[in-house]
Order: sequence, then C-alpha cells, then structure tokens
Amino acid sequence: MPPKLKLVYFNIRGRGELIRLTLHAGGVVFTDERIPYEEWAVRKNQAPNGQVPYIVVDGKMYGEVLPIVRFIGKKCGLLGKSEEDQVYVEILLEQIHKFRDQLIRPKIDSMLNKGQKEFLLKKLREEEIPKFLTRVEEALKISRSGHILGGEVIVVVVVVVVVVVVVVVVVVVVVAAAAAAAAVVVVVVVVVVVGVVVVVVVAVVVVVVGVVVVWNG
Ligand SMILES: N[C@@H](CCC(=O)N[C@@H](CS)C(=O)NCC(=O)O)C(=O)O
Repeated sequence: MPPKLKLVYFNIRGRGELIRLTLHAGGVVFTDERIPYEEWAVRKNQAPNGQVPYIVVDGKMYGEVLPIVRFIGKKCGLLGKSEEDQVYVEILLEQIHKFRDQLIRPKIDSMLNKGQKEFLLKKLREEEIPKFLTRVEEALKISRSGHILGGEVIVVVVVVVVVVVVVVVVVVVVVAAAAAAAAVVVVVVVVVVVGVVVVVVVAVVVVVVGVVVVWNG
C-alpha cells in the first residue's frame, strides 16, 4: 500500500504551492490540509520547526520546502536523469524559491517602511522580473521541447502517437483478416453447399435416368 501523505499549509498558494505542484506533477494522491489563520496559534506547537508547510508521511512530519520538494521529486522521478540534468534541476529549484521570496518580500516584510516597499516593488517590476523571465525564455528557446529541461514529454507524445498508429494498423489488419477469414468461410460454405446440391442433383438425375432406362428396358 502506498504511504499516506498529507500536506499541511495555510489556505493560500505561498510557500506550499511548490510542494502541491510537485505532488500533482508526480501523480501523488495526497490530503491537502489548509489551516485557517485563526487556528494557527494553537497548531503552531504541533508543526515541526513551528512553521508550515510541512508534510506528514505515514505519521512522520517533515518541514522545509526544498527538502520536501526534493524528497517527492526523487520518489516520482522528477529530478532529472543524468547528473547534469540533476544539477540543473537543483539550480532551478533554488532560483525559483529565491525569486518567490524576493517577489513576496515587499508585501510581507514588516521591517520595511512604505518608501522601501515602493522602491523594492519598482526594482522588481522594472529589473528583476524581466531579467528572470528573459532567462526562462532563453532556456526554453535552447531546449526547444517546450520545457526548460528534458524532452521527455515530446518523446512520450511521439511514443504514444507511434503506439496508437501501430495499434490502429494492427486492429485494421486483424479486422481485415477476420473479415477475409469470414469471407473464406462463407465461400467454403457456399462451395460445399453448391457442391452437395450439385452432387445430389446429379445423383438424382443419374438415379432417375437409370430408373427410366431400366424401366424402358
Ligand atoms: N524555511 C521555511 C520557511 C517556512 C515559513 O516561513 N513559513 C511561514 C509561512 S510561509 C510560517 O509558517 N509562518 C508562520 C509562523 O512562522 O508562525 C521553508 O522554506 O519551509
């Protein structure tokens, strides 16, 4: 029986979303528990490190986003095949996680005053976000597969198309052969029936002619 997995986070995307997406990408069935903010004061004591997100696997709790994503990614074969792919996945994980923190900081960092928040937001809008998205676009252009890393999906699509074509061809051939076989059976039956009829008719004719000849002496 596969282990029971529960993700515990708030009812927002936030830091928990990377884990949710990884679980969905890996096809893992999981319980998505979302703690209402009002309950957090009570629940905080039960959380590992006193924070969310965390996962519970077969009753054991594990905190920290990136180790959790690596853990699930490894189990589901999402961390890259070659060592080069794996280091690239690690780099992307770190960059995306840091970028997310950067994006959210002007909204949640209570140590920043209004002017500092506006400065950071402007920097994000005009420099950081375009820089990050340009890097993503460049990586997509190089990979050409529609994914930053790995052409597996394209390969899978090709394999699926080939398999479907082969299956269709096989089915058509089998059906045609069956039809041909059925036709042969029909022909054989017709030939046998016609043959029997001809033999019977000839026999009857022979008997009748013989009887008549004998009869007429
Ligand atoms: N380093 C941790 C940070 C987790 C974190 O900051 N969690 C926040 C929510 S996004 C939290 O639990 N805040 C409530 C609290 O600290 O009491 C990770 O990446 O998992």
